Amino acid sequence: MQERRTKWSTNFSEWFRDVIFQAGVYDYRYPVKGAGVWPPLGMRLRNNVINLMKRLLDETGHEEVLFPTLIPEELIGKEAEHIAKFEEEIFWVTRGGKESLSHRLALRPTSETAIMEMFKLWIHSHTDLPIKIYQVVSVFRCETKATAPMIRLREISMFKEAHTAHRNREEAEEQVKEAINIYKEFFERLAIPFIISIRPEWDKFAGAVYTIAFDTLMPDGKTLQIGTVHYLGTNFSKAFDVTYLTPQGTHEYVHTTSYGISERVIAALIAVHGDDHGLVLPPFIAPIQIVIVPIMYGEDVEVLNYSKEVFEELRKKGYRVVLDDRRDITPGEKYYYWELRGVPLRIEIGPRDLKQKEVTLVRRDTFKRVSVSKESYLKVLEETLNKIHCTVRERAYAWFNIKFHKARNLKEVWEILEERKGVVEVPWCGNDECGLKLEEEVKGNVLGYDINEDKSAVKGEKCIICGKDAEHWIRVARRY
Ligand code: A5A
Ligand code: ZN
Repeated sequence: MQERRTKWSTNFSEWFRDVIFQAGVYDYRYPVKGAGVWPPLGMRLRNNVINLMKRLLDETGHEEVLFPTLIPEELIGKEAEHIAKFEEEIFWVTRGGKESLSHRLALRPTSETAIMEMFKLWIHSHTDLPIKIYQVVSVFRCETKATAPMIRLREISMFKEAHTAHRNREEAEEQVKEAINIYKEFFERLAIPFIISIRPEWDKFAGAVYTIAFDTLMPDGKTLQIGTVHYLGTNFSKAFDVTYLTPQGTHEYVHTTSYGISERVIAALIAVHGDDHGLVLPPFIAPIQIVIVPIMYGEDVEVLNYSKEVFEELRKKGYRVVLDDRRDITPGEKYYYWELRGVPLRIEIGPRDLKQKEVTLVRRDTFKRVSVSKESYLKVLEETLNKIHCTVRERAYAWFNIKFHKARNLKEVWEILEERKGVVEVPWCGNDECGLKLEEEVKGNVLGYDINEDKSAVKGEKCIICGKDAEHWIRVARRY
C-alpha cells in the first residue's frame, strides 16, 4: 500500500499534489479543468477552517447571507473598471435547454455587483448603516494561467466574501482595519506566517480604490496571496446609485469594502506545516486529532479492550479520535497511513502498556514518544497537543523569517529570487513605470509595500530603476 512519496523539502509542487491526493484531502481527477472534489477527510478539514472564519466574522457583527450564482450581464457590466478587468475570466450562461437566452447570465466571478443591486433596495437612511454581510460560496473564474489544485481554480468553492457599506470614507476605512485584524487572527490561529502589503496600482482589485493583501511563502520560495481586503470607495455605489439619507436630509453615496479568502488558505496550511512524511496539521484544526493504534499479537482481546476504553474516554472528553483496529494491516503500516494524513498525536497501546497500565504517545511533528501512566495521561495528552501547536507554529515562522532580504541593485534581486528564494525589498520611487520595469527585469511580481512602513527607513535610498529618491521599500517575489 505504500505509494511513491515525493519530498516536501526538495520538490514541493509535486509533493503537494501527491500528498493532498494520497491523504484524501483533495481529488483533482474530476474532468473539468480547475475544478476539484473534496472527499470526506478534506471536507472535515475544510469545515473546521470555514467555521473558524465564520466565528471570527460573527463575533464582529457580520451576518451570513446567500446570493444567487447567476448575475445578469447588465449588472455585472455596470462598474466600468470591474467588468474591464473581469471580462476575460467570466463564464457565461447563454442557453436554457435548446433556446438561446435573450440576456446572458454570468456565473459570478465575485459578488460585488449582485450585492450592490440589493444594497440599493436595502439601504435608505443612515440608520441602515453599516451593513456587514458575508457568504461562503462557489465563484467561477476562467483563469488563463495554468490551473493548480486548491491554488488556482476555475471553480473556487470555498470563496468567503464579505461585503460592507458605510456612511463615509472614515467608517469604511475603519472597517478595512477590522477586516485586517480578523484575517490576522485567522492566520495566526492556523499558524500560517504572512506579510501584509498594500498592492501597487496596477495590481489592485477590479474596481477598488486600494487593495491590501496577505501573502505567505510556499516551501519553494514562491509567495501565495491568501487573502485580500479592498476599499472600494464610492466606485460601486455610484455605478449602482446606492445612496442614503443623512440626518441633515441630504443624500450621499455609501462607501463600500469587500474582503475575501478561498481554499488557498488550506493549501497554505498544508504547505507551510508539511514534511517529507506528509501532512502535519495543527491539533485544533485537524479533522482527526488522535489515532489509537493497538499493537496486537493474534487475538489479543485485552489490548483491544484497553484501547477501546481509552478511545471512549477521549471521545467523551470531546477529542476527535479514531481507533484503528484494522486486522489486515500491520501497526507499522498504520503509522505510515496516519502520518501521511497529519494526525497530530498517535497513541500506541501494546501488551507492555497494558501490563504497566500505561499508554505511549507519539508526536507527529517531532516523532518524540513518551510512555505515561493511564492515570495521568489525559493531562500529558492535553499539554502535548498544545506543545505540538507551538512547535508547528515556531517551525513555520522560523523558516519564513529568514526568507526576507533587502537589495539595492537588480543583479542582487535576481540572484536572491533565483537562488535563495523568498521576498526581496528594494527602494522604489513610487512610479508605476519603474515598478512594471522592475517586474520585467527580475521576472518577478511586486507585492507592494508594508502598510505600517517606517518612512525614515527609506530616507536617502534611491529607486532601483530610475535612481530618483525612493518613497518605499517595495517587496518583490516570484508568486503563484
Ligand atoms: N470580492 C473580493 C473579496 C475578491 O474577489 N477579491 S479577490 O479577487 O482578491 O479574491 C479573494 C481571494 O480569493 C484572493 O486573495 C485569493 O486568495 C483567492 N483567489 C482568487 N483567485 C483564486 C483562484 N483562481 N483560485 C483559488 N483562490 C483564488
Ligand atoms: Zn523610479
